[in-house]
Amino acid sequence: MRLIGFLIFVFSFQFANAQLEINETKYDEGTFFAPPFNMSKVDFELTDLLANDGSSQLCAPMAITHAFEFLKRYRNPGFANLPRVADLDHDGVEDTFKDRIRYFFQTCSTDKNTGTLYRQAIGCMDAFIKLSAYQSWAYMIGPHSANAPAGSPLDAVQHVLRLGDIKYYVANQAAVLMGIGWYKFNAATQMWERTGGHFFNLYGYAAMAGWGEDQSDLFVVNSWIDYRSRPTNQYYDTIKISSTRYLAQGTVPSEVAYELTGNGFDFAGYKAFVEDIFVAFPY
Ligand SMILES: [Ca+2]
Repeated sequence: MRLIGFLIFVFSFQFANAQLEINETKYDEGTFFAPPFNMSKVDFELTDLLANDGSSQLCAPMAITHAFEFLKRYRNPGFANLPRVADLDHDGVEDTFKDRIRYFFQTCSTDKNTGTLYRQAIGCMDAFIKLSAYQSWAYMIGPHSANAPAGSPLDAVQHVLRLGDIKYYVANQAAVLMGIGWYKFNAATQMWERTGGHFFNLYGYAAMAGWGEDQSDLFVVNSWIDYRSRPTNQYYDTIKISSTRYLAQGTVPSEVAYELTGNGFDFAGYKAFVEDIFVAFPY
């Protein structure tokens, strides 16, 4: 596959470190790199960007801000030349988390009541890298991807997301966001129906050898979890991704193959189905 060839060129390939222990759990393979900073509840300080009901629909600007802070300051090698953001909230300090969330709210055309469209999220991630001294490699992988890297066929990126896709980009410590849909069960039709979505960051995965393509643990940073009372090295959640073929009831839409369970994703009556990942890498 030409896409994979290109990525091996771009990334210093480091797939599947053998043996890993995280929070006293031993795994056969994986990688972990959740950075030691948190932005918990910063979105609620941006009162003019909150929804009319007071909720935050800023998950995409939050996750994108988190991802670029990771790339800029915590990844090794990092990308220190990523742009600084102007003092958009006029508090006398430029390039704060609040300035950056406000910036991505604008450039991703986020709607304060309905959130951010997938194509706008990947578009503003790509545009941000292009403002820097770096080349941009920013694409969606999943059923809603509409653009492939030059020279690659669209189906290299536009397909039902596989666990292998997720592991590949996470293992290379790209900026990886995940987009999920919230699905509610319709008893009349026996279908799971989409009711909304969410964006968050992926900073690792870990698995046992026998889990194959069926399941993995994921290490995620989620804008609606408050990490502030935790130790510095615990600003993430460990959640589970597992194949939807184990679901007890209902028909799953053909464009999804995995569900998420764990802190931040367990809501009675709803399933979190994995849709696409958003991968951004300066080079
Ligand atoms: Ca500011």
